[in-house]
Amino acid sequence: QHKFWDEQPVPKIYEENEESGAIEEKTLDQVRKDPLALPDAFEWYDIDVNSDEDMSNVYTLLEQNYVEDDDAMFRFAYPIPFLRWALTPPGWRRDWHIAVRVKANKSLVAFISGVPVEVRVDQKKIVKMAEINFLCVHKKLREKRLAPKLIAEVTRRVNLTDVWQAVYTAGVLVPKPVSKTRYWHRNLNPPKLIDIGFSSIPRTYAKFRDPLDMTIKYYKLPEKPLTVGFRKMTKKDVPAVQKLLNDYLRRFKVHPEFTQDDFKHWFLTRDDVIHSFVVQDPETKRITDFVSFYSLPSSVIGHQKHKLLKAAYLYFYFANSTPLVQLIDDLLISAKALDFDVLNCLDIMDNAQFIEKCKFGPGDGNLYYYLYNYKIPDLKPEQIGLTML
Ligand code: YNC
Ligand code: MG
Repeated sequence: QHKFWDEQPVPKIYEENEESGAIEEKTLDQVRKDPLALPDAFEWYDIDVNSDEDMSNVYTLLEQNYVEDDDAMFRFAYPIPFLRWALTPPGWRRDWHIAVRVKANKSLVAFISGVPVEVRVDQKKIVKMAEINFLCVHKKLREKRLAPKLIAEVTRRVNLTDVWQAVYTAGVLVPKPVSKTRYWHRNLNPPKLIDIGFSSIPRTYAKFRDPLDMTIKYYKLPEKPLTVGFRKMTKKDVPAVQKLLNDYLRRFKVHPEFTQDDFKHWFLTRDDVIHSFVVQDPETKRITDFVSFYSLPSSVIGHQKHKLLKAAYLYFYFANSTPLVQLIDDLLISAKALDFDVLNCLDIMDNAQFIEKCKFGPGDGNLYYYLYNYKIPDLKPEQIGLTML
């Protein structure tokens, strides 16, 4: 009952794999040279990330039509600087930033993007992949089979560069996830989160005289990070941290490998986009720990007072010396100081070690991890060493 996915090189939903590896092998001469046909009123258009007008059109399409929670209270609102960052890692290509426009007035009605990433799966050799993200069809054009067109067209363009695998995440279940993960949320601003309906007062507090005050006290954090040597990461830290991060990630069954240029792109602090911190031992001067988050606000749909939920998302980290709970507490303190309302994470990597202790609560909704044209035995969330945007 998956008209599109049943024809793709992905495992069937019931399929159990014992071995990992490519599902099909193709060569360049088997790839179509011309774009897929679109319904007559539409045309393909490659977004120019250097054009403010193009980026503003992508921003608006996503802000009004991209991912919402199940109750349609919040919708991701990726800011333009974030989108530029997400779309331009080393090796990025304009022809992987694919939009569909209405021919008549050039308005943007759909989008999908790919960026290059090197991924190691199941401890085997590194595979060049496309990381696929921002698949979006305007609300007025839903359920007309435009999504399969976008996916097939990005696949064609990726294949033309001799890349045959992809990695992506989605809230929906299609054939066939590598893993099913769950969101967790750490409240940093109880009055606002309760006001907008993102969270509620814990039931155990209802019997007290001032339940909101109790909630605020429960989530209260120290003013400043506690770990000696915890500070913002700088350019000088890059070679050491890049190497230590790759070393740490090798323990997982799906993880990216970052070149030094990749690492600089993805982790050097950009205000309102990505924030990275390290712990430097005051005596040896060595970097012992690293932690980062990205900033992704959501629109609060139809609220009188609050328009934006300021959310931070845990990104990559390693803890070689500082206890992970303490490192995450310092990240929470830093995010709070930067005025974020909540810090979110998944139950991947070593996150189970700190989720409860750092007062994260479970979200509703899952995030599924997928590989295209690569089979692998099912993974537990804690075997995943990859966070996507
Ligand atoms: C989805 N999210 O099952 P079947 S995540 C994959 N991921 O096909 P139509 C999806 N497939 O089941 P609509 C999907 N959503 O019949 C739907 N599908 O085989 C499949 N939402 O197409 C679905 N963004 O055009 C079905 O559906 C077929 O108009 C139906 O469009 C879907 O970015 C969508 O959640 C999601 O904008 C565009 O609902 C629309 O509903 C929408 O009739 C809100 O499509 C935003 C939203 C998705 C966020 C993401 C990752 C996407 C990965 C796509 C797969 C990439 C494969 C690898 C390609 C490169 C390969 C190489 C090498
Ligand atoms: Mg459609």
